[in-house]
Amino acid sequence: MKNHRTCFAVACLLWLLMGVAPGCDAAEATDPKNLIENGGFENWAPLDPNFSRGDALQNVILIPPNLAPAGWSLMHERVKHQNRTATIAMDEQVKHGGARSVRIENRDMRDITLVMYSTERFARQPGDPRNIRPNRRYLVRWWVKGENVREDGTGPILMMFYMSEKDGKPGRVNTSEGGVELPKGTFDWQRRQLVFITDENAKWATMTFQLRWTTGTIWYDDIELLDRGPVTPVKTY
Ligand SMILES: [Ca+2]
Repeated sequence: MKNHRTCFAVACLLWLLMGVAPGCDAAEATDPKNLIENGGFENWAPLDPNFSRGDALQNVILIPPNLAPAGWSLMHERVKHQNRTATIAMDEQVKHGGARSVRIENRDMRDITLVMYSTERFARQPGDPRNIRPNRRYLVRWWVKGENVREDGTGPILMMFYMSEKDGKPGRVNTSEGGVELPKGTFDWQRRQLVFITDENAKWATMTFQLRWTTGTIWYDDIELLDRGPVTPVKTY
């Protein structure tokens, strides 16, 4: 009993000193409030043409062919005269959680290859819990692993925006994993995160997990969008 008490006291002390609850990762990994469906890339389905615009995939090799993670769009920003230089794959060998991850491989420094998640399709039903809502703080977090990611490229990056609508006019608010050092080279799974705050007219959000202007290989897994509660708008005069 005494040992248990000592352990508990030490754990509490660690928690106070570090601001981190021991074992919190395990609990957070299964946070039921994740607004993203299939953020772990466990479910793959035949490619939905409505999810990938125009020639977005014309020069991407998909593995397995014509399969995509359910609920996600796949894209490659095409450069003129470019051949098939990028691959988006379901990986059952290298994954952070569950049985699968998504793998992106770029072979040309001009490659911008990405997987995209959007809540736009839920915005027509404002009561749908998968929507983002106005005046709230959101946390996006994800796991990424890399191999031979060139130092002189942009690297694996989250780029996102949310759309607002005021008096019938849409407005776009961009945000991204800017101002921080992006991982390069070869690195093991690491968790990264981004916080954004929605304005009073926010409607829907889109986020893209990219390998951008870089050669190399990356994996993404266990992507979460978490509602961290309301914020109070402050008016300035
Ligand atoms: Ca997974």
